[in-house]
Amino acid sequence: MASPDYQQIKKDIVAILPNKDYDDGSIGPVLVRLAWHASGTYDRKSKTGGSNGATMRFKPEASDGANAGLEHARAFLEPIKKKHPTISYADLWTLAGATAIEAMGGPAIPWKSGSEKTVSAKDIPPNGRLPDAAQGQDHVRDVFYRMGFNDREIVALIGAHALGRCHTDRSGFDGPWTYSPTRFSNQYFKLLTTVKWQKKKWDGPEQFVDPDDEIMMLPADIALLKDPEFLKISKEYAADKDVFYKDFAAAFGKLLDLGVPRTKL
Ligand code: HIF
Repeated sequence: MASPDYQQIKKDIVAILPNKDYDDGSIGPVLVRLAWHASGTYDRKSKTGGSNGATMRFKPEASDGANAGLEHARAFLEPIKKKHPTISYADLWTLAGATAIEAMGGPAIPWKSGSEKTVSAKDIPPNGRLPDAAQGQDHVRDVFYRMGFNDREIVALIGAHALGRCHTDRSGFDGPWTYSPTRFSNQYFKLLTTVKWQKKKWDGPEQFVDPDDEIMMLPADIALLKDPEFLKISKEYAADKDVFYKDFAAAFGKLLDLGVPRTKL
C-alpha cells in the first residue's frame, strides 16, 4: 500500500476547519484539544501513554470524562482517514492538531510521522493522567513534569488557550479565554496579565471572568498569575509574540511526539 501523502492530508485537514455550524465557526480548536489529550497521558518514568496507537479510540480512555466532546473531533477526522487509509489514527490526530495551529495563524509545529497503527490493550493508559482544571500550580507542575516538561514549556503550552472555548455540557466550565477563539496569538497572555479577573457569579464550577463576563480563565489558568515563575514567563510572552511562538512550537511538537517509538540514534 502506498505511503500516506502527508502534504495532501494537511490540505484536506485545512479544508474542513471552517464549519459555520460548530462553535465559533471553526473545528480547529477542538482538533488541537484532541491532539493534546491523545498525547497528554504520557508518563516519562514508565514510558507509557502518549499519542502512539491513538488509544483514545478504546475504553477506558474513550470514556474518560476529561475527553468529553472529543468524540466530535474524532468524527470530523473520519472522512480524511477513509480517504487516506494508510495513515495511522495517531499520526492523523497529531498532524491535525499541528495543522490547525498553523492554519489559525500559529507557528509551524515540528511534526514527524511514525506512530504505530495500534497497541495492545495493556498499553491503553489509565484514566486520571490529564490535568484537572479546578486545581492550581502544584497540580499543573505534577502533570506536566510527569510528561517531561519544564516551567517554560508549561507556560508556553498553556498559551494554546488562546483558542476555543469551554462547554458546560463537556467540562462544566463556560466560555472562551480570548476575544478571537479561532485565531492563534499571544492574546491569552495579554489578557491573563492585564484583565481584573473576578469569580463568575453562577452555580457552575469556580471560574474567573472579566468585568463584562465575556471571557474567562480556569483556576488552572489563574495559577499562572499566582506562581512567581509562571507569572514572569507569562509577562514575557505577553510582551513578545515571537518568543512565545518559538517556544510554543517546540513544546507542542514535543507534546505530540510523546510515546511515539523513535529509534535513539
Ligand atoms: Fe485545555 N482545556 N487544558 N489545553 N484546551 C479546555 C479546552 C481546550 C486544561 C483544561 C481545559 C491545555 C492544557 C490544559 C485546549 C488546548 C490545551 C477545557 C474546556 C478545559 C476544562 C473543555 C470543554 O468544555 O470543551 C487544563 C487544566 C490544562 C493544563 C493547564 C494545553 C495547553 C493550553 C496543553 C493545550 O494545548 C483547547 C484548544 C481547548 C478548546 C477546545 C474547544 O472545544 O474549543
